[in-house]
Amino acid sequence: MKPSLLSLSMLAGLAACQNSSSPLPTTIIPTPTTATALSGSTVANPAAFTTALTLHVEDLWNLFVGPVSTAAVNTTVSATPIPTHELIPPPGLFYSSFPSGQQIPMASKNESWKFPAGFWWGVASAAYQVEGAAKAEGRGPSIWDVLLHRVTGYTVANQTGDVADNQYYLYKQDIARIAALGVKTYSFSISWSRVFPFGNGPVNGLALAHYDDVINTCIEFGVEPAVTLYHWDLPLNLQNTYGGWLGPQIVDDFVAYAKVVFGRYGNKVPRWFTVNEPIVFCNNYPLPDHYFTNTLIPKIQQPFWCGHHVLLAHSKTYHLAKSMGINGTVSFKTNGGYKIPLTNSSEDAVAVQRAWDFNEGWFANPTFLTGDYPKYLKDFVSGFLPEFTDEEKSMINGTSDVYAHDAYTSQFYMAPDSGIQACTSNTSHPLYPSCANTTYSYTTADGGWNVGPAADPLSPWLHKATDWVPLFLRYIHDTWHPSGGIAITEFGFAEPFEVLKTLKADIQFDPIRSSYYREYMEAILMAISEGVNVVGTLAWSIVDNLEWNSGYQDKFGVQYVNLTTQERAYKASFFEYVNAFKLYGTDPVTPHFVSS
Ligand code: PNW
Repeated sequence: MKPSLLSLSMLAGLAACQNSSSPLPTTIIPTPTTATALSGSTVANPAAFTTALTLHVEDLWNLFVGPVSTAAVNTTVSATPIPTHELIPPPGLFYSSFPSGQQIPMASKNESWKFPAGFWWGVASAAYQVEGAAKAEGRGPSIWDVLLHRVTGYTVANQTGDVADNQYYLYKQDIARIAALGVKTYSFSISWSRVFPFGNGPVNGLALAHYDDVINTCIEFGVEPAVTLYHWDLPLNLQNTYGGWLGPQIVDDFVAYAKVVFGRYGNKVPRWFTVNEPIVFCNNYPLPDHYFTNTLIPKIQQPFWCGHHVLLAHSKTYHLAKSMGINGTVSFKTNGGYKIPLTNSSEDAVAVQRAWDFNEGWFANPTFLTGDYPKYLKDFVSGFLPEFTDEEKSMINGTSDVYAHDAYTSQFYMAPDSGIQACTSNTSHPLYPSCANTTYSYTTADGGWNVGPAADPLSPWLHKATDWVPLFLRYIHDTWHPSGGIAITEFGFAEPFEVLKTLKADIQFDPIRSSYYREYMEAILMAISEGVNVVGTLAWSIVDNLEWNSGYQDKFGVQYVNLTTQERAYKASFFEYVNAFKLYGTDPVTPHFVSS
C-alpha cells in the first residue's frame, strides 16, 4: 500500500491517546498547541505548527491504535451443507391468529393478510460489527478502532472489533446458513478503510477482491446482496486530516469511494444504501476530546455540520449511481420510531413536531420533500450552517428510491417540564436544541406502564413497542410519500440478560425477541392490508455481533455465536421471522444448501 502524506498537525491530541502499549517513539510527538482549520473555524497560526510527514498504513495503526488481536482462522473457509436437524423449528410460544410452523394451529391464519409478490426480506449486519480481521489485507484503521482501543471509559467491557465474528473469513458459511432457511437478502456494509486505507488516495485491490467473493457467494447461494457503503466506520485518516464528516472534503472523498464500489460491483447488487443512520453517527459528534484532531467548530453545532455534508455526499452519490447506469435502488438508511404524544396538550404536540424535525425530518424532508430542512430544525441551523443553494436543493430533493427505516421501537414525547419556550431560549438547557423530552412510560393517569417490555439494560433506548408500528408506517407514508415504498431496513431486539445464559439451548430459546418478531410482522401485515406500501424487511442481526461500545455483552443476533469456537446456532426468533413469510408470503420460501 502506498503511503499517504499527512500534515503533522493531525497529530494534535496524539499525546493523550498514547498508552503503554504504543510503539511510537516519543521524540516525534509534536506539542499539540493548535488545531486544524475546519469549516466555520479558524486557527491562530496554522503554518507555524505544520510539517509534512509520510505515513504508511502500518504507521496509522501503530500511532493511533496499537496492537490488535487476530483470529486462529485467518484464511477463507469454504461452506458445508446445513444438516436438516438444525432446520427444525422450536415448539411454539403462542396460540393466536399466527400459527407457528411446528404445531397444529389453534387458530386459523388471517386470510386478509399477505406480503405482495417481490417483497424482499432478509437479515443485516455491518462490517465493523462482524468482520474482524482488523488489519488483514491492508485495511486501514477507522475511528472505531481508536474509540474501542484507546478511549478510556468508552466501552463497557473493553472489547473491540479486532476478531468479532471473523466473518471476513467465515462469510461463506454465514451466507450458507441463511440460504438454508430460505432467506432472500443479506444486507452488509463495505468497510471504506479496507477499500481506501486512508479514506482517499490509493485503492486496495485485495479488499475489492474480497467483496467480489462475498457478493458472488451470495448470488451462488440464491441470496440477494444489499450493500451499505458507510456504516459508521469512518477511515481514521479522514477524521484526522479534516475532521471527517465535519469537513466539506468528505463529500468528494465519499463520492470517489462510491464510484470505485459502483464501478466494481454495479448491477450485481439490487439494493444500495449510501449511509447508515446519519442521525446516530452525526450525533456521535463531538468525538471524545484528545484522541482525534481538534476542531474549533462549537460542539453543539457539530452534528449539524456532519448532517449538512451527509446530505451533499448522499445526494451526489445518488446522482453518480444513476449516471453510471446502476439499476439497483439507491437510498440512505435512517432511524427512529413513532413519536407518541404523551398527552393531548398543545405543548406536547409542539414537542412531537420538534422531535420529528430534529430526527427523521432532518434527512427525510430534504430528500423526499423540499431539498431543505424542516421548520424547527431550520430555525436552529440557519444561525450557523450555510443555506443550501437552489442548485443544492434540487440536487438533494428526490434522492432516495426507498424510504429505508431502521425502526426498532417507539416512545412518548412531551414538552420539557420548564415548557418549550424556556428551553429554546436557553442554550444551556439539557434538552436544547430539540427541546423535546421523552419517556418510555404512559402517564400515571394512563396506568404508568412501559410502552412494552424492556430490552437488555445495555440498550436502554429499546422497548418492544410493536403496537405502534402500523401507525408509524402510516405516518411515514402520509408525511414523506415515498414513491418506492417503505423498507424496514433494521429491526430487532436485545433479549434481556442473554449474555448471562450459559447453555446454548437456553440462549437459542429467546421468548421476548420471538414475540417481537412475530408481532412486528403482524403489524407490517396490518399496515400493508390498509394500503401502506411496505416493500421489504431486514432483521438485525444475522448473528450476535459487536454492539459498538457495549461490545459482545448486548445481543441482537437471530443466531448465537460462540465467540471462542465461532460456532453459530439458529435462535427460535429466526424461525419466527422466517415463518411469517412461509405463511403470508406470495413468493415461496426456498431453502438452499441443506444436506440430505
Ligand atoms: C442500529 N435508537 O443503531 C445500528 O445500525 C446497528 O449498527 C446497531 O447494532 C443496532 O441498531 C442495534 O443497536 C441504532 O436509539 C442505535 O433508536 C440507536 C437507535 C436505533 C438504532
